[in-house]
Order: sequence, then C-alpha cells, then structure tokens
Amino acid sequence: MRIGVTCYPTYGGSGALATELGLALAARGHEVHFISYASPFRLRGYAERVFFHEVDTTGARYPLFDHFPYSLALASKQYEVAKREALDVLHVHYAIPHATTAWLAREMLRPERVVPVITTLHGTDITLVGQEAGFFEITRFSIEHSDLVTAVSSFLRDETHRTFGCVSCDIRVIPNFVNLEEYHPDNAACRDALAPAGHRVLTHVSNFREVKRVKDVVRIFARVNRAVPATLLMVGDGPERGEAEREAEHLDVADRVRFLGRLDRVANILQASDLFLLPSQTESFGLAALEAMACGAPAVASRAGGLPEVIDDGISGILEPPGSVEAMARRTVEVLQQPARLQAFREAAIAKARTFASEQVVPMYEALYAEVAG
Ligand code: GMT
Repeated sequence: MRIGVTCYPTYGGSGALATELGLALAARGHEVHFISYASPFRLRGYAERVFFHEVDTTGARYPLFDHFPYSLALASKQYEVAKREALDVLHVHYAIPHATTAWLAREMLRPERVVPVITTLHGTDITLVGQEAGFFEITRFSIEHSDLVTAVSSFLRDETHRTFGCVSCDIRVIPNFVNLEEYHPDNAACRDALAPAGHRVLTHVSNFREVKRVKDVVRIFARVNRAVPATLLMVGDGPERGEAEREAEHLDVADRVRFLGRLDRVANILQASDLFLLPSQTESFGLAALEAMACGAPAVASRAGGLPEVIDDGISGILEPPGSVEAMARRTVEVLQQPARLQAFREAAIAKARTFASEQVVPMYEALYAEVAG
C-alpha cells in the first residue's frame, strides 16, 4: 500500500513510534511518505520505499500574519502528496492538529476519491492539550471524523471516551512496539565508558517536559546512591533540564549525574543500564520504558496511565504512585542489593518486551489499513 504518515518530527514518543512504524512498514514492502515540517528525528539515512515531504514554513510570510498558518500549509501538503503519490491512506499521529488537517485534506480530495484517515492518539493530545478549552471541540470533531482511531493503550482509549464522551467512537487499542533488532540485551555494552567500575547504572530518557518529573528522577537517584554507589545517565533535553541540574547540585550528587543531552540512538546506553527510571506524572504507554526493558533494563516507574499495561509490578519492574520518591528509591535499593532478584527482574522485563515486538504489532496496523481501504 501507499501510506502517508504525519507526525511531530521532534524528540518524543509519538514521533519515534510513527517513524519506527513507517520504517517497519517500508521493510514489509509498503511505500511510506512522511509529511511534516522537518524530517522526524528517527528517520536516519536512506531507507528503501521511504520518502519525506517537507511542509514549507518559510514561504507565505505575508506581513499580515503574526503567526504562520502551519495547519493550512500541512493540510495543503497532505492533499498534494495524497493526490500525486496516489496514497491509499493517511495515518496521522497525535490528534492536534494532524487529525484536523488530514480531515481537511480528505475533504479536499473527496470529489476525486476518498483517502481514509487513521488517527493514532498518543497521550497528551488527549490528557492535556486536547482538554484545553481552545482545542476541546476541534479535537473531538477530528476524532469523530477520522475513519478509524487507535489509542496506544486501554488507558488512553478509556480516557478518550471519558473526556470527549464520544461513546460511539470505535477506538482500537494498538500498543507501542519495539524493534528487537535494535533494542536487545548486549552484555558487551559500553558500561566502562559510562560509569566507574563498581557503580550501578540508572538511566532516564525523555524530552524533559514537566510531565516527566525529572527532578524526581534525580531525587530517587540521590537516595539510591546513599546505599549503593551509582551513576545516573540523563538522556534528552527540554524545559526542565535546568531544574534537574540544579536539583543534582542541591542534593550534592552532581558528580554522579551525567546529562548526556539529546541522543537519537540510545540502545547502547540502555544495554549498559541496570535500571531505567520513569517516574512520570502520567504516561499513556511509556515507549521509553519498553525500549529499556527490551535492552534488559527493568523500569522503576509511576503506577499511572498505561504504564501498568507494560510493567508488571514486582515482576518485570517497580510501580509506585507518581511523586512517591521515597518508595521508588527504597524498592530500587532493595532490588539492586539482591543480584538474583535484579536478574529475575531483568529476564522478566526482556520477556515482557518481546510481547510488544514489532513483528507482533505492525501487522495490526496493516490490518487496519486494509480495513479502511476496503
Ligand atoms: O507526551 C505526549 O503525549 C506526546 C508523546 C510524545 O511525542 O512524546 O508521548 C506519548 O506517546 C508515546 C508513544 O505512543 C507514549 O509511549 C508516551 O507514553 C506518551 N507520553 C505521555 O503520555 C506523557
């Protein structure tokens, strides 16, 4: 099939998932056309049957516009690409504004033919942004007018029904997935270069937004480090990074916390990690935790959102309520001090991650494309 994909190109789970899906689909013989204002961060190098179409945000800078009408430029590009490349389906990730612009593109094309729109809901498009007064109605409209809607967890499906009341919306749950060729355990990982000998390695990867509670990551680490010598690897960047750096200074652990910045490839860091920390306020799924688990790093995370669908508390990881720094730290220390238990967690995490392998999940999307393209 010929599939148009629109996502945010920036560092984050929805763009990561959309790009991995596009690449997996292309590897399975489909033609994939990414449409966004920049090349998605995980789209590295050439891949057969993968194309990128850039939405021009530099033109049309008419002095009348204080704000460039990106949504219109995107809808226009989606229409143009769908028509020229004879797309069979437009698959958009993150409702705002992508589901709305795809609806517009579909309606523009309608006199010629119907290009169905599939919207995948990822998280804050429902739990935060979509609930803002200025976006609420258009988010509901765009969900209701998509040909098919998917959510990345049962939690997010239920939350969408609860928030928008669209009880008639048929929202299918298709979980995040992981490419096991890239994310797998590797005992030869670069641990020596990342942390001193004898240290346990704890890792966090995110875009350092408020919802990630990155100060809690540092606080948990500081408590763990009192009992077990350890190094914390902070991967990513974003608005809360400064706060996290100051917290590390304040708690006197700055020399043991390494802020590595934004890295597009993290598998080798995850392979070198003993545990992954994700104490978010909420996560609709927790792709970062899944990728860590696949590499053999069980997650210490919040019992919130869709995380319990990914992590079995006490078996493949640790779950505590958001903000429970003490409990998360105490249980982390307990596991780190019992190597056999850590190993059991590790094996369970790897086994759980395998249930979300791309080979299991990507065909679910293919089935949807076939269904809407009829
Ligand atoms: O924060 C978001 O909602 C946006 C999105 C992103 O681009 O970072 O992340 C979400 O989508 C991921 C992929 O489906 C999920 O694994 C993340 O849990 C989810 N983030 C949140 O719900 C906070």
